[in-house]
Amino acid sequence: MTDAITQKGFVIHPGFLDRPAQEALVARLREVLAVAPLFTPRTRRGPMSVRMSAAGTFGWYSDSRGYRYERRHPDGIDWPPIPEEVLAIWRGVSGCARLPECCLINWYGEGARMGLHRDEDEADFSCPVVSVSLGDDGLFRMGNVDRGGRTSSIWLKSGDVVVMGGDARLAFHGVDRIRFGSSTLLPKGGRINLTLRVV
Ligand code: AKG
Repeated sequence: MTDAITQKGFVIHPGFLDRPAQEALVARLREVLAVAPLFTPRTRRGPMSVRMSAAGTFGWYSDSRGYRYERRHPDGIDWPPIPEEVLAIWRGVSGCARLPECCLINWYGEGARMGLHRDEDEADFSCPVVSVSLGDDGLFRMGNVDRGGRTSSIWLKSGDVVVMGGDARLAFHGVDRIRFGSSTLLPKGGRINLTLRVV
């Protein structure tokens, strides 16, 4: 692990997880996804390119009715608990006494991206959002609390952790693209991002 970098209030911990920790986490996530399979959320503009699932009390869900947190997976089952390995990351970087209630699991295949958005569907903004990158590199764009203005970008690598707290808690951010096949962590390529939030 190298020293944290702060850009526009986003705190980036490069290499927070070493390779064995990344492999252990992927194994745990495979167990979660066996129970709560990835699905394709839809917005009013059509299907998202990122596939999703979740662990915790709530999962984030989007369909033609809009965005919301849901207590159940679209298949009707409860979301599995957040793995202890994931909670350990939260405890290590968040500085927040509360535990996350939602661990969103984003799966980026070749060509997937996530447009600039703010995480603003939560009732409590006092804790940061913590994001964990696994697998292929992703070009992460960091913006401002209001849409527009200058943005800054960084390639997130497998094992990197980003903390969006303080001024960055409600800042726009997104993933412009991934470098498909750039990491050997996931045998078939792709990127997993975990986003931890107090809801
Ligand atoms: C989100 O889930 O809200 C994200 O912004 C994910 C960011 C990422 O994939 O690094």
